[in-house]
Amino acid sequence: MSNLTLPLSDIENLARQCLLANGANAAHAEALTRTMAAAERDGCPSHGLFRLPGYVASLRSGKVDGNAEPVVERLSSTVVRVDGRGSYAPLSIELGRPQLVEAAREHGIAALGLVNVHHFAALWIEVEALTECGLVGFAFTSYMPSVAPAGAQSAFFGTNPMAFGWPRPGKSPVIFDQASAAMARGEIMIAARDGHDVAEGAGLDADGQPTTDPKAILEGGTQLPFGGYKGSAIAMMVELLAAGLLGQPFSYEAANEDNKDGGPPRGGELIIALDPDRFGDAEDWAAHCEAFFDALAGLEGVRLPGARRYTNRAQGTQPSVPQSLLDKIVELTNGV
Ligand code: NDP
Ligand code: PYC
Repeated sequence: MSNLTLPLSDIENLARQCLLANGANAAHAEALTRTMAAAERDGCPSHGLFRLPGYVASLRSGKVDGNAEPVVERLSSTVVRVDGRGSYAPLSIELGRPQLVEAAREHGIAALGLVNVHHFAALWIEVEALTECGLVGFAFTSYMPSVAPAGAQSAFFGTNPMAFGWPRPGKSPVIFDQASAAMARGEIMIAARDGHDVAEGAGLDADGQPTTDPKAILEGGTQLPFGGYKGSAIAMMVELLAAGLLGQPFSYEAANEDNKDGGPPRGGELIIALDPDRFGDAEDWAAHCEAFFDALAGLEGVRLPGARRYTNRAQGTQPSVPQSLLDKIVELTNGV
């Protein structure tokens, strides 16, 4: 399979034109374009242009409304809610963020609950934006049944990612963003597309046997949580925070109402922000934590989470996109 390297501006134009041609208004198209371009820029292709056909499928099927105007509401001094009204999550996140940041700065802690959104992106984007405001960030969202709980052989949990970001004045934040599955589904899909095996522990085949064949996992098999029962507990927590707390569908409920068009289901996302200046150590926390990061990153073999992305970003390497995906995007833009 051949790949083409493209400047980021071309990636942005491809995404924007395709979304606009398929029913997204300018505000949604720009927010989605920023999300996919950031993923391509940082070397996270499983949540870059690779997702565009899925975004388009749900616009075309009518499952997702590309013209919806999200509604921002303050439920209390520290709780903000955005109703995406059936649209993609990135615009709702951007619209809710100012009130989340303001509330966290005023009270030390605040939360943003997104409802009626369709989330198909990486979560580091929303926590990195909070760290740029000097805040600690957490984000959680659920998906559709893809992962067998510890002890089970069939999917029940979504791939349910959680992300955490820690601000470092004058430096790139420390951010981890991980599925509670051993691998994100997007990574397994890319392995299947490119004909690579996946690591042991990623999933089971249709007979419940461990396999490294990505197609066997995706077609009738199931993904597994990372770290056995520990990842399974994190996946359960994410279901409760993103669905139970916000009155949104759990992954198994989301699948029941989903039209299976290839795009993401309707659901919720919880984002939490903490202001480290408001926890009693305003003068010292940053220097104290820098010493900790120095000690950690100074250990043989250790790197900080997020560092790979920042290196890619700094190097400015042009994203490499499969020709077959580019062809598909051109078709979708032209109404095929
Ligand atoms: P990875 O396993 O690739 O990475 C998880 C985290 O671990 C990253 O923060 C990564 O940092 C860090 N990391 C990786 N290797 C090391 C290392 N050797 N030392 C220290 N840190 C390390 O991610 P996943 O496959 O679990 O998830 C990929 C993406 O999929 C995420 O962005 C997630 O949000 C997204 N996703 C989205 C879903 C949705 O419903 N919207 C569902 C599931 C996943 P770095 O980036 O620097 O490598
Ligand atoms: O990679 O598991 C995944 C995923 C699900 C929704 C968006 N990404």
